[in-house]
Amino acid sequence: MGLLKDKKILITGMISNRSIAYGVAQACRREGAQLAFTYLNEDLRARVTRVAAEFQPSFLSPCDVSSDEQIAALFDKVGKEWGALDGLLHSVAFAPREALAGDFLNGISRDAFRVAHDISSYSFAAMAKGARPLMQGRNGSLLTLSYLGATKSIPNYNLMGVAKASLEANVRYMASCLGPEGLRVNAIAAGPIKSLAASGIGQFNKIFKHVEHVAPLRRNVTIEEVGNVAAFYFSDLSSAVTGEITNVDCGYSSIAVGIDEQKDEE
Ligand code: 0WE
Repeated sequence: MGLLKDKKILITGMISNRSIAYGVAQACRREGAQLAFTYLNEDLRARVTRVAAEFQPSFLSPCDVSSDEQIAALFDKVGKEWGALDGLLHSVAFAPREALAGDFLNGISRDAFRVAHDISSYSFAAMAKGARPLMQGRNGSLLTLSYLGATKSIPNYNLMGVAKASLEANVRYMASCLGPEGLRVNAIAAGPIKSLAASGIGQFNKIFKHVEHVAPLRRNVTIEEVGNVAAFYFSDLSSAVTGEITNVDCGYSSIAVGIDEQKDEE
């Protein structure tokens, strides 16, 4: 279809072929974009390089978003390699494990709060600062990933919910800030997906099954479907959309009560 023909899109957060970022890369490549990828550290370089190979990446670059120096070096490289940037996918989040389980208040601490907000929310603004000069005059699009836990309490999501609420506010303020320059900022709130980010999370499977049984579409969303909405956001089809959080969750967020008919049999 070529919705993104020759657009240059930088993708963070791709660590396996189950990552949401992988679904986004697939859709963007299919639509004709040129892609580049970041990886967290040297330990993960080979792995990300392997996963990215099928997308014929223009380049890969390290980026630990907790480091201003690494963010600066990343956009330095984007400038040298591409000279410009059309799209940025922010698909990065972290909260210390003890703050993602059980009692919300017992799990939270000043340090966990700081880390979760730094990695999961501030990093989007930090990357936007770096991307801004490279995105001038080309109707660029910045996109991040959120989750329903930002606006509704969800068992165990805990501190991440607070950090996602911050990220969603960041989307709105960044949209206001960058709109006059023609840049758009949006988020996709994806339904639960079995990626590495979900592995080992207590009761994730219960949430996953619950959504599958009660969501209007009676199933969970795929990374391909999230990727397609991302491609729309990176494309000129969404040229009037900014500051928006879009649920891509098979309708789950639109219901107040779901009766799980299979529950008694399980
Ligand atoms: O945002 C997320 C999870 C992101 C995440 C994952 C981890 C696992 C390893 C952030 N920090 C960490 N820290 C670690 O140590 N999701 C939307 C996936 C998710 O996580 C949940 C969910 C869902 C859905 C946690 C509890 C309940 C539901």
